[in-house]
Amino acid sequence: MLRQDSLGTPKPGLTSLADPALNQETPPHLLRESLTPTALFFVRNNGTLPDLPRDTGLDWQLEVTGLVRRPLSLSLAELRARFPVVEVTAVLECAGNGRSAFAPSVPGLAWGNGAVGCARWTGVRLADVLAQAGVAPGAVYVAHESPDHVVGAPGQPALSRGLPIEKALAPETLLAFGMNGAPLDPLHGFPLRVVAPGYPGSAWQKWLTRLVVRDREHDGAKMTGLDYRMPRHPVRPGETPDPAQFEVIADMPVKSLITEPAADFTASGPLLISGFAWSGAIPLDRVEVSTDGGASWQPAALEAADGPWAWRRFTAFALLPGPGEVELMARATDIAGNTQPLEPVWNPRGYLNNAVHRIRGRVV
Ligand SMILES: Nc1nc2c(c(=O)[nH]1)N[C@H]1C(S)=C(S)[C@@H](COP(=O)(O)O)O[C@H]1N2
Ligand SMILES: [Mo]
Repeated sequence: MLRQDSLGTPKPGLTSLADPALNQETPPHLLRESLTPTALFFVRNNGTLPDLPRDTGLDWQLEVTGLVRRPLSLSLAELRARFPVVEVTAVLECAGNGRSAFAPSVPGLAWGNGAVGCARWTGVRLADVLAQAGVAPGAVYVAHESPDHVVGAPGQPALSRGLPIEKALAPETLLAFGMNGAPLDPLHGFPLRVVAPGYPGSAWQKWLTRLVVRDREHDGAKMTGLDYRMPRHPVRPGETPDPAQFEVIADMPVKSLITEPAADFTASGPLLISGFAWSGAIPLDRVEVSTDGGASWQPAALEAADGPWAWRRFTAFALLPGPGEVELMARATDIAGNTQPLEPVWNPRGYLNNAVHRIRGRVV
């Protein structure tokens, strides 16, 4: 085992957040590729980086236990040999992405807009592994465990989240060992992580060592109270929230990000506005852009998706008002008619900010 102690090496070019653990986001103008290069992919660690194998990681052990007929203990080599290896291109977004825009401000990491990326993930279906273990009647949830811990508190797991059994058994949900055609990077969960397309990043457990099938929702680190939960009904700032009125975040909402031009651009003529749009379970319908503060919107062209869980590039050629300051906006809508709000919808922990992305610049 390689003693990494502990926090991991920051990636150059990303923006580091103030936190005891390593957390970095990608400036939106660097997210220009359909597959986010691993070197530019945001990092979200709730604690330390665990001790990791120095080699291929094929000896890494995964235990499958709890409400199963045949508890399993499999090495990564056995996982790869026993189950079909599949790939999925999927967006990974932190539920707290965009938190810094909430007013009044909320506790939690103050992400800008860059806690998101899209990669091609390689692994085996979690459903295939669970079928081999034989899920017993009464199973409703699968809990994830990993060896990372709270910085400075070795006995305290950093994060132990999970998935409702339906999502664990869904064909897109993987136990992944590859990212963008290479073995997982240590910062992204090498040797083994959960890939739960459409679900918040917190459900994508890294450095996975154990799955526990349960007869109730999981209660691990960051699964209880208000963690990764949204209120069923709006909660006003200052109100005392009642945790019983909150539920665990499942499918992520429709969203888009302008990657070009970059913030503080200067333009003189018609401008190409482009970026990516994505949604959780409900497919995208359209993207529009505005150059006049949302008074009028024009349709953007949407490229085909690399499967249902990938983001899609949008492009629009816009005439700019001017000269002077201008604000560009992009707004995505899914096929159920859910659309991005103009302003963030406040909630006590600052999750799921899918307000339209705005880029300011100058027309000369
Ligand atoms: N073991 C472990 N898995 C984890 C986390 C963690 O702190 N520990 N953070 C989660 C959160 S909150 C997010 S958003 C994603 C981020 O994945 P990335 O760092 O590969 O971008 O990992 C998830 N998996
Ligand atoms: Mo997250």
